[in-house]
Amino acid sequence: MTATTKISRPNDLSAFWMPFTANRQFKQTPRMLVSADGMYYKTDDNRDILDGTAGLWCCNAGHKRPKIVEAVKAQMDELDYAPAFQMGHPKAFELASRLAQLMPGNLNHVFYTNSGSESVETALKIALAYHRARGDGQRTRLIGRERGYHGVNFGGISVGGISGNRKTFGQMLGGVDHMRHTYLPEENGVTRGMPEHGAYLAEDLERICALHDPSTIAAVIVEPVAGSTGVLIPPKGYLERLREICTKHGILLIFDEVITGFGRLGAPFAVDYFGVQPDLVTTAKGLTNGTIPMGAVFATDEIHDAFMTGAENMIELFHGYTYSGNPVACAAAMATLETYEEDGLYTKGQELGQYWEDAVHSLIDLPLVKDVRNLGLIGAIELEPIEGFPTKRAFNAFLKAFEKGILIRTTGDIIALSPPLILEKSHIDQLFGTLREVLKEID
Ligand code: PXG
Ligand code: PLP
Repeated sequence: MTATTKISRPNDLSAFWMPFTANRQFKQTPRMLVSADGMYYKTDDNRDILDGTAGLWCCNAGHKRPKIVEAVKAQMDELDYAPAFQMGHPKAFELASRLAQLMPGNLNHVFYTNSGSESVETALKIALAYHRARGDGQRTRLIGRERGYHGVNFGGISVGGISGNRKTFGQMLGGVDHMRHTYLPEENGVTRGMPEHGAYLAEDLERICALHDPSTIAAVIVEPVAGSTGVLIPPKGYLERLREICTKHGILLIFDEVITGFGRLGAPFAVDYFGVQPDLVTTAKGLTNGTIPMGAVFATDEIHDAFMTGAENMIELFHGYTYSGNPVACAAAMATLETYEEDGLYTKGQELGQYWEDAVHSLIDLPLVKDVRNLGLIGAIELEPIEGFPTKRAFNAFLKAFEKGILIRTTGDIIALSPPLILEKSHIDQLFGTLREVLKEID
């Protein structure tokens, strides 16, 4: 077999243990994507599939973008790998400077990882080590939120709040507590944009502080918009109130922007969109347009500088990955940032936001649709579950949609949509036109 041999129909699917997949079901009727360009995937039976989910919320500039493809090829030719510890290469520094410039406020320092999960672990560890570096080492508690998704590693599932991701994996981290999630269907059902009610849910943090004493709490981590759990938009005033409470008690606020980062809301980051300044920000996905695995954690000057004390020959933070700042990933990220800027993708959510919102809300008349919600270029369509068979209806919709040429994502009985930001009105029409047919045809 030559290096370029194309295998579009493998004859044995058993060795690959697929992630977050019903392996046995999939392998009976596989769904194979073999190429992609712009807004579309192509399947092994040569069908075009409109990408309604930017891959897994990550290909914000669409697929096979020339600048990114070229940058990766050129980087492989020039410097394929450089040791990450006690050595550097120019692109890692250049990229960090560009990222720091893009991120508002004083989040001026960037720590590289390879995924959102690793970004979360990194941010939680930095939070704990920061307090300790300042002589405040009794701050060890970490606070998350119900229905939060912070990746799949032990720190992330500990602060996360999706029971399926937690229940089979033992005790996890100690000293973790959770606020309530922010979905209030009775008060806020069928909301366009940010819901009116629910800022009071941030007071859960005050209650947790009262219970444990704030002096024991290191950090609070939230997704500004909860994505994976089915698109939960923060109520007006909620994030501001979390910020106030954290500041009052000396607790670090971590925004997990793995999904909201890089233009998803119509601004570079949720930090810009909501105008709330956290102390640490986790990113991944859109950083390289999904092409090469990479994540980045942003830390404020204050946090970074707290580590830069003591003997200069000492390592300040005992943390890092073999592939932190991998040169090929850095090249992909720089080309990605340039593509976003050239195509005006950071503000695409503003330009198309109203059209998108109207399209999402156009489905509410369908009998199977229980709730719809949207923000930026994110949409959710929550279905009435089939009694006794939760998740089945949405999964049926996913299968039917794929058959009809659109890729959607489902979680529970919720359809989540997050298309590449390069989309045009015609793609929105195709996506929602097809989805309407799907929701009329399934049981
Ligand atoms: N934090 C957040 C907020 C995420 O959304 C992660 C951390 C973990 O990132 P990695 O790169 O380790 O997967 C995520 C990832 C979905 C879906 O369809 C969402 C994610 C991943 C895969 C599928 O909802 N989010
Ligand atoms: N396990 C072993 C045995 C290792 O040597 C290393 C890294 O050197 C790791 C795990 C961590 O790998 P990574 O740095 O890719 O996260």
